[in-house]
Amino acid sequence: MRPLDLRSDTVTRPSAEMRRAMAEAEVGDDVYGEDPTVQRLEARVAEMLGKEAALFTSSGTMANQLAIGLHCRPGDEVIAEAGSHCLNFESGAMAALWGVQARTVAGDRGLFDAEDVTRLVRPIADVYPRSRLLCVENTHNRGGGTVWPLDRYTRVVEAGRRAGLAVHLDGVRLFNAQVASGVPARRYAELADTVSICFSKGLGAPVGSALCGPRELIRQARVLRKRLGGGMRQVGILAAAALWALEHNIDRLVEDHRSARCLAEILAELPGVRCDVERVETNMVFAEFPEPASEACAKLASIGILANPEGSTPRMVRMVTHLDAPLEAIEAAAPKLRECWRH
Ligand code: TLP
Repeated sequence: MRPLDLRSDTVTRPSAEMRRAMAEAEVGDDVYGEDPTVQRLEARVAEMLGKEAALFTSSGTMANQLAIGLHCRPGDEVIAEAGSHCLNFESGAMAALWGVQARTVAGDRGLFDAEDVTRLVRPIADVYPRSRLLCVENTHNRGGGTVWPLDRYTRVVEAGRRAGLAVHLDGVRLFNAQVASGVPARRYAELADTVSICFSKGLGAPVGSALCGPRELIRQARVLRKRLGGGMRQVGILAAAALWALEHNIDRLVEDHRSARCLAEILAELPGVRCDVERVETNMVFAEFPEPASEACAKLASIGILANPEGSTPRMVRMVTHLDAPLEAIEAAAPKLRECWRH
């Protein structure tokens, strides 16, 4: 039997219908700007997010890093939350690729306030790096799949703007935020200069993200993408999957959120396990186990559940719900979990 794989929402496999859309996609060489399906996807994404243009990228990491490369010059400083993906899980790219350093805000579950931004912006002086970019992550992964309330997000972004910063929104799970909060993704997107979204997480496509923003900036992003070896040829096959995902898999994210809540309720009842059900806002569940996280994950694997030892403490495990981890599978796993962690 296939394990219940909750390591990430990146593990989904394309459905038969999505594969059909991929097989039938009209394609061309996208480095020549001749792939009609990619063009359709980029236009659709830009329109959905209220931006002038969009660029298809191989990953969320590439979309985020293109944004940082576009906004910053070597020696500049990025203000970002301490647990944010672009600082912690992108292989040191902002330093390695762009010569940029970070100034971190210690957030509460990934969220922070306008005053934090104002406080961290450097005065202009020869000795200081130039504060240049504010990165905000919605939903915030390490924070627990946290959704930014629109008013707090707006105040943070406005504080950045007042200080002359550009703003990038890491929105690889922005549609989870939309579905959980009822705030349209474009409301978040329109306040930022650039936005990354991802098709291969909750939306279930096999590959791909997009960077959206002003037309001229996205033209420059295309050059940077090529420089990084990210120019792709008959990539309409992948863009077709992304288009299919946008069409069919946004509203159903509510099911993933429901499954995550159900999982959290099961975990919260296990002796010695700490899981705050009220903090499960989207498709991520973080739980603290009585044993070190790697041991807890090994125990979980022994009963057919895959999870990652990830989180802010050594006993914290992350579980993520998605298309291929339906509610029934989670409910079916409950007796095994109870058996494994009984008194
Ligand atoms: N996150 C992955 C891992 O890298 C941790 C995951 O399994 O959650 N921004 C955010 C907020 C992300 O969570 C991720 C992926 C990315 C960017 C990068 O996307 P990819 O994996 O497409 O490069």
